[in-house]
Amino acid sequence: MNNFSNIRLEENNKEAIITIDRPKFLNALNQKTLEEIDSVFDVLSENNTLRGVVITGGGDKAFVAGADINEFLNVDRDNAKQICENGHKVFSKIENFKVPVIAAVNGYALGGGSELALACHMRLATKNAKFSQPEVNLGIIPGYGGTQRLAQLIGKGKALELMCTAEMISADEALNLGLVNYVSENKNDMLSKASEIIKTISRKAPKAIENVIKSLNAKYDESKDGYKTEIELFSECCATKDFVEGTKAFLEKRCPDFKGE
Ligand code: CO8
Repeated sequence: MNNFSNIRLEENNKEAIITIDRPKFLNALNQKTLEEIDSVFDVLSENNTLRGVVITGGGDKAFVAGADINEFLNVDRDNAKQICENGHKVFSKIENFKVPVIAAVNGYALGGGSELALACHMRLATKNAKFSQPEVNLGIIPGYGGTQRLAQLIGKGKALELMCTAEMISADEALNLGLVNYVSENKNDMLSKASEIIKTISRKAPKAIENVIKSLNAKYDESKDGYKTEIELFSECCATKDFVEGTKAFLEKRCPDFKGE
């Protein structure tokens, strides 16, 4: 039994749903919630049958309305660095997780909430979702990786516009910008869409999925050569039993039975 107070974890064999659950604060990320998100990914990394993770917000008003502004009163130049580094560590753990992590955005995804969604591998939204990087309204900049990941996803010009104007955009605008993959009518439809994506992924070879994530992330890691990383990870896949099974299944005109070996 996991002892979380600000998040909820539901696991069913192949899929896990993490709900950020502080609706009174529109699910704002205080330090305790960040710690719990960090721990829940450690818990999930032990689950070898897991094929996808969904992160969503409790209640119907917000995914996450940003970092918890109540804690800003205690932030100064000295501790800000450590707070940002900690946020970067947690979000990078999500970005590098072994199975796809899907942000299911219901309502507000603002500031650190938008940055949490950006750290996930895919983003789904409900029609009422709203995205913004409003940090400049508070005299700060995005501090949990947003300046980097927003530009990676939607390009430099539009990312700068959104971060400098703090404009709030709708789910449909986010879809047009490539910030979200799909927009659903309501939360149930969005969660069904997430499950459908995870079901599709769960029929593929787990090592291949893990290595697609690693190889793609290498593109954005200056310490790595993405092309070389791809060659290494491709070769690693070729050493798996699942590669033999996938090839045989194709030639025998049947569905592959991947075992994750
Ligand atoms: N932190 C703490 N409490 C919040 C937050 C937040 N980010 N957002 C909303 N709340 C609280 C409100 O204070 C309010 O509490 P109460 O009922 O006690 O008054 C409750 O949630 C409901 O909010 P509202 O009454 O304001 O609801 P509205 O529907 O009128 O407005 C909004 C909803 C538009 C979402 C509005 O609440 C809002 O603008 N919130 C702040 C959004 C924001 O600026 N977020 C970005 C924060 S900065 C950030 O995330 C930087 C990340 C990097 C951090 C690095 C750390 C050093």
